[in-house]
Amino acid sequence: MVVLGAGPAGLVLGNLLLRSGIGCVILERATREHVQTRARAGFLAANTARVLARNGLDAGLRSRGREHSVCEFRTEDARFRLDYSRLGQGERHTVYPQQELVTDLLAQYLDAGGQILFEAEAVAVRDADGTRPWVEVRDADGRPSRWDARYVAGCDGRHGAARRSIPPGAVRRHHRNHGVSWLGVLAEAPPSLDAVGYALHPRGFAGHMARTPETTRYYLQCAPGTSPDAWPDDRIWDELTVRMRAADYGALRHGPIVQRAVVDLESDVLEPLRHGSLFLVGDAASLISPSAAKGANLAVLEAEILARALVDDLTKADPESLNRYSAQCLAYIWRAQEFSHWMIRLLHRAPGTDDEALFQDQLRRARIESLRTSRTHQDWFAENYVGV
Ligand code: RFL
Repeated sequence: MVVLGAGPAGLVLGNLLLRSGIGCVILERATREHVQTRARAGFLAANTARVLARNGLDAGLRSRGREHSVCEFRTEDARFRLDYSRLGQGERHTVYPQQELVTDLLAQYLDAGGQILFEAEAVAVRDADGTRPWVEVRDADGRPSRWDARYVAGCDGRHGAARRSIPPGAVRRHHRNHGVSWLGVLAEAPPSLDAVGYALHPRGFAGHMARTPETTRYYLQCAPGTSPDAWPDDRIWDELTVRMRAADYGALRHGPIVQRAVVDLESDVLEPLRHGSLFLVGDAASLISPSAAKGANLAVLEAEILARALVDDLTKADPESLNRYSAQCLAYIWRAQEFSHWMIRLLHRAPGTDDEALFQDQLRRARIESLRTSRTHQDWFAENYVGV
C-alpha cells in the first residue's frame, strides 16, 4: 500500500494499516520539520477525538488539548453567545493545533516501525485503472524512483499528484468559489475572549479562534486578490479592533503576527472518491472552506473508513466496504459542505448594493436573529457545528 502525503489523513491511515499488519509506505513531499510546524487547523470535532481514542492515537490530544464549547456572535444589532455543549447533541470541540496532532501521529507511526520517506514527491500515479498501480517519485535532488502497490491512497491534498493523475472525465469535480476571501493570521498573543468570536461588521467579517494559551488565529474578510503584504501588523490590529467592536466588548490582546495568508473561500468535491486502485482522502477528496472548521475532521474520519475497508479487502478478501468507501464518505462530505456554505452566508454580506444584495442581506440578518432567539435553530446549529 502506498500512501501519498503525511497530513492528518495520511498519518491516520498509515497508523491504522500498520497496526493491522498491512505493509505500507508514506511518501511525503515536504521535510519532517515542515510537516511538524505547519500551523493550520485547531478545532477538532467530538467525533475526531473519538476516532483517535478508539485507535489509541489520542495521548497528546488528551493531555494537551483543551475542551471548547462557546461561540460568540457580534453583529450590527447585538452580541450573543451559544454554549453548544448545552445544545444539539451536547458535544464539544477539542482545541489542539494540527501541527501537534501531526507530530503525535508521526511519532506513533515511526515508533511502531512505520516507513515514511520525506522529500519524496509523488509525480504521478500510473496504471491506477488496473490492479498494479505504481507511483512515480522524485527525491529532493530530482532523482526518480518507483513504488509499486496493490492500492494507492491519495492523501496529498488539493494540489497533490493523486488528483492530477485521474484522467479527465473519469471523476466529476463539483467546484464553487464563494467570492469571499479571508486574511488568516496567527498571532503570538493569548486569546482575547473565552469563545470563538464571529464579528459581522459593515467593513466585513472578523473571526477569533484560540489555538493555545499563547497563540490565537484571527481572520479578516478582505477583497479577493489582496496581497497579505498589504496588511502590516498595525493595520491588522486596527481593523480587528474596529470589526470585533473592542471598544464595546473589551480590548484585544496584541502580539506579533507570525503567519499571514489570504484564503479564497472555495469548496470542491470529487465524485466518486476512487479511480480504480486509487482512493482520495481528506483535502484530496474534497476541499471545504475554513468557515466551519471541518477539513481536518473529515480527513481523519475518511482515513479511518478507508483503513477498515482496506483491511477487509486485503486480509479477508472482502471488497464490500471498499466498494462503499466513496458513497459513505460523500454523504459526510456533502453534509459538511452544506453547513459550511450556510456559515458563509451567515457571516458575509452579499457584495454590492443592488436590490439582490440588499435582499440577501436582509435574509442574512433574519438568519442571525433566528439563531439568536430560536432554541430549535440553536440545536441544529450546535449539532452541525461540532459534528461531522
Ligand atoms: P494536508 O494536511 O494538506 O496534507 C497533505 C500532505 O501531502 C503532502 N503532499 C505531497 N506529498 C507527496 N507528493 C506530492 N505530490 C504531494 N503533494 C502534497 C503535503 O506536503 C502535505 O504534508 O491534507 P489532509 O491530510 O487531507 O488534511 C486536511 C487538513 O490539513 C485541512 O483540511 C485543514 O487544515 C483545514 N482547516 C481546518 N480544518 C478543521 O477541521 N478545523 C480547523 O479549525 C481548520 N482550520 C484549516 C483551518 C485550513 C486552513 N488553511 C490551510 C486554509 C485553518 C486554515 C488557515
